[in-house]
Amino acid sequence: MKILIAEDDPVSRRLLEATLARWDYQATVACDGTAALDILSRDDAPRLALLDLVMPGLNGDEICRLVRDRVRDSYSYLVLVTSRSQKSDLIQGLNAGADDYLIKPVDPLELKARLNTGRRILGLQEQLIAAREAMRRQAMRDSLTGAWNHGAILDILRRELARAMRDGTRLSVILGDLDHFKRINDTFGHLAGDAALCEAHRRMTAAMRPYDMIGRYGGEEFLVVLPGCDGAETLQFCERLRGHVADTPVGHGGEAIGVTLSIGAALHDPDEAADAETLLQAADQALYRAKHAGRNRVELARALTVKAAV
Ligand code: GH3
Ligand code: MG
Ligand code: MG
Ligand code: MG
Repeated sequence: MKILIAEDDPVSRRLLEATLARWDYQATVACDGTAALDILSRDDAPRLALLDLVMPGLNGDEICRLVRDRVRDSYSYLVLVTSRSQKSDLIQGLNAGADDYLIKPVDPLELKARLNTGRRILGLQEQLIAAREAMRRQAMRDSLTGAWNHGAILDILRRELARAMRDGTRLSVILGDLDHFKRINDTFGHLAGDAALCEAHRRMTAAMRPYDMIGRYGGEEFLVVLPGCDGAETLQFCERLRGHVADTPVGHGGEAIGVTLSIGAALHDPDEAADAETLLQAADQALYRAKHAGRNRVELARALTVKAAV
């Protein structure tokens, strides 16, 4: 575990360094407060620090205050080290954000125990961050397929559209709806329907580039946000999506389930201002035409058809 020793007195510093090395700490040393703050400000800073209370440059309590003032994801566990005569200053140090303190001369067993407390707290904080990340992911992902959920893919669409308008680049909005899915559920059961839905999503993802994004827009309807493609490329991409889903039946419980996908696509033209709703509406109308023209096919929004044909 990495640790910072900030101590201006060379004898105390070396003593701490030698003691911590025996316990497998990788110590970085600072001889004054400014250097200590510098080290604690790095991205890969030690998260555990022993800070002498009185040092040139910055005192230990001042370092605590400056570290706590920064908004950071990872926590630093800060232990002030002080001589007995400075004990009254400790309250100031704890108020400034120190987690703990040690009195010089430092008793090695006490040092070890207090650092163990620090490690335990840092461990708990890591678990909290991991739990928060898992919840954030859960809040944005569809639990069945793992695709972005409705809210998240709409946020992505709005963000990508803003970027496309700023950069003058293209953006395609693609709605894909599985055909006669009710029939699949009715014939093979709801679990088989779930499996077909997951497999369709997996196949669509396999047809995408790393920076294309797919979300579950509704029950058996997916929204794909495709940056940087013109009409012809969008059409080609949609045909690839359609083919990936339809070409091979989905195997489930010994059954071969034929799944097909109807697609409607709309393209944001960099010369025109458009909002997400208008694009979605255009893609939805195209999807409606794909359904009515027999399903398992791709239709482009009318404006796009003209441009794609040019
Ligand atoms: P169309 O070709 O016109 O889209 O016909 P469809 O049957 O796919 O469309 P409809 O809107 O009539 O029915 C959609 C079906 O999708 C009904 C619904 O039960 C099913 N569905 C939606 N979400 C899920 C899901 O998470 N799992 C399963 N198994 N089925 C789902
Ligand atoms: Mg000192
Ligand atoms: Mg459907
Ligand atoms: Mg539908």
